[in-house]
Amino acid sequence: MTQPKRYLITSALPYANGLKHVGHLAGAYIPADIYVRYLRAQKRDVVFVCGSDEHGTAIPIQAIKEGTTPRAIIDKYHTAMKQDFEDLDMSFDIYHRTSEPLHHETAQEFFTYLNERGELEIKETEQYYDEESKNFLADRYIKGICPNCGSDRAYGDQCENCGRTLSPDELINPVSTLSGKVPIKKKTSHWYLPLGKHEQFLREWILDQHKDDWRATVLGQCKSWIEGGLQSRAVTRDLEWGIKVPLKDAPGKILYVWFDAPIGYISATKQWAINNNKDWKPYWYDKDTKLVHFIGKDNIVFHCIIFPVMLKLHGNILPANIPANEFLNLEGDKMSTSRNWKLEMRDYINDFVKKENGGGQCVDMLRYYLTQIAPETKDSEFTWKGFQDAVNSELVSIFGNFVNRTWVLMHKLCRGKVPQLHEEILDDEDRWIIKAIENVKLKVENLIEEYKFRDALFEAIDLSRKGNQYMQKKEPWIKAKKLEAAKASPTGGDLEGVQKEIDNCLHLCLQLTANLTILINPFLPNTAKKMLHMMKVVDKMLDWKNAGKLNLLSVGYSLRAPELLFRKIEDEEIKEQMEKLTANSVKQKNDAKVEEIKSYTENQKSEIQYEDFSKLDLRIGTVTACEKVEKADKLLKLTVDLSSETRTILSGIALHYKAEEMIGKQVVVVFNLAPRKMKGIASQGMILTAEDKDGKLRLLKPEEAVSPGSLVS
Ligand code: B3M
Ligand code: ZN
Repeated sequence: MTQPKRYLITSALPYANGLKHVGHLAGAYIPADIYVRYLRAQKRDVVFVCGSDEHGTAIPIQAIKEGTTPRAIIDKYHTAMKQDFEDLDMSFDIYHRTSEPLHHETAQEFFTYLNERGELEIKETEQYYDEESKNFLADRYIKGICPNCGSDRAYGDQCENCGRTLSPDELINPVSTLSGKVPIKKKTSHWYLPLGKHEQFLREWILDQHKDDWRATVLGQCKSWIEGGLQSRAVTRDLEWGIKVPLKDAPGKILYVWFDAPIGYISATKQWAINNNKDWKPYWYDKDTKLVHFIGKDNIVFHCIIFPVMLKLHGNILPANIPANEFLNLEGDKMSTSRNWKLEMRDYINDFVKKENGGGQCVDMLRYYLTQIAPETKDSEFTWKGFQDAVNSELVSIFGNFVNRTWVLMHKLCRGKVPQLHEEILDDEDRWIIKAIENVKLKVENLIEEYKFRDALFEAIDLSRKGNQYMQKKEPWIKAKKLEAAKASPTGGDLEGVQKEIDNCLHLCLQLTANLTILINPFLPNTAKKMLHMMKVVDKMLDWKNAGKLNLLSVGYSLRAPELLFRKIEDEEIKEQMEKLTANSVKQKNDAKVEEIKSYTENQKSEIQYEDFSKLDLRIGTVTACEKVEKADKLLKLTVDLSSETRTILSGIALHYKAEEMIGKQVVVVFNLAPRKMKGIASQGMILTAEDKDGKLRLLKPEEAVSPGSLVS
């Protein structure tokens, strides 16, 4: 396979509206960082870009929550996220931000290019509008019930619970998140990207050309989008916070955040080029560039369908792969910011990395565990116990132990110098470990190139496992005892032969350690650095091409004393973290309860007398016919038999009951309510329902069927 000339690697741009958790880290950042460090060790031309996504409704909403301005929010969270990434050794070549003028210009140029070539269409549609706050309700400004999973945490762009991409029109019982009011519909015009026109291209490019090299989960999502019929997507919004549409006749219009955010990869590359006196263009225009986007699964459609269409229309290269990860759960539940069930990067940094015995080893310990459980093919789970086990029984007991033993024995039995290899006495066990050292490079390499980082890490660590097995078989410490005994005995023994065996064992173990350093460097860069220091060698040894070699440490070279590579995670620390997690979420639950009680009391009406109640004439009716009311999503038109008469009653239950299932049902009717006209139809009364706290409506009915017209009291 010919190598691409250069690589451009991107990690999803996190929204600057809050701190990010370790699920994000495992999804889009650590895998990209591993890949990039590997490519750099291969001496390939690679640029790794990321930055903060500072537009979209999430930002002004956070500003309202914190009682400040959107600008203050992005400044605060951009700085905090950048720091988190630095503290966890993400090796971006640039961490940019989409609020930069360079990005605004780049995104506007992109829009203008597409618009001037007639690739966008303008459409007038009716959209939800909040009369109180005077805002069109796009994306996070509108909330309702998810048509997919029934959760009430669904927004106009996506459901928080099931992750499904939504549009405001799909929401059941939509309300404005700005005022809490039920919105009206109002006409507005927007620019759309007609995805349908590009269906053929997408089919060929994704489903044919990439059917074998993209992840099955990614292909699956793409397939269902394409087969589900590609709708035109609005690329503009009626909002204040964002990048202005670069046209004179478009006041108040901005670019949709998902139009501008991926262009952020381009503007970040431009800024990197400016900073380093390089040319950015080949990275986005030359077919010899390999572009790879690292993202979480909720961003698949934007990176696999929408952005590629934009790139194609704009004359850019297309991504070679989008190795999206599934989700990482935490202790048996979905990670969630709103429910406070999460482990923020910052928390880990404070509780481990910044602690007295923390530092680089704690960064690597987290990188190790998150790679070992990476949700590459399906959702996976972070547990504190799992973290402790991975650290204590793998990093400490296998990897750390092997390196430490090798060093201690080399100092004790070989005077702190790399001993010679005596080829003439190599046995099968020696040859076995030599083969293992020689073979692992290709395995790890192939797995990394296929974005299988979990397996690649396993293979690398497995070399230390083999090292332990080898040492266990060779038992140089027993041989050393033999040597002591022989020295003490007046008849002597084969002193030379025994020392040679010890030398061979430690020589090979040391060469193995040097190999291990190269192999784990992309995954555990701090550990690799420490090992280089112990070996007294320079960074150059980390060149990937050195892996598999058996002469990385020269004979006679004296090495430093061993350093502790990893510390143990104590039970106490795990207990503390578990307590913290549950305490936080209990607090959150309590807050939710307070909210619920508040809404209950807020809805409380003033006291009435029996006379007031007795004014109501409530009767039982039986529904004999029912149909949906045209152009009204929520209304059903019921024909209700009340014995004395039959009435037409409109009821706002269409999102909760199908017309056909209403027939035959008994309902409680407010019989003496003045008729009201809705959608041109007079409703003669009203039927009673109960509203669940998630907004679901259920009919009230007599416990057993009664004759129509029965009085309710
Ligand atoms: N900010 C969504 C997210 O953080 C979005 C990614 C943009 S990547 C161009 O999940
Ligand atoms: Zn849902």
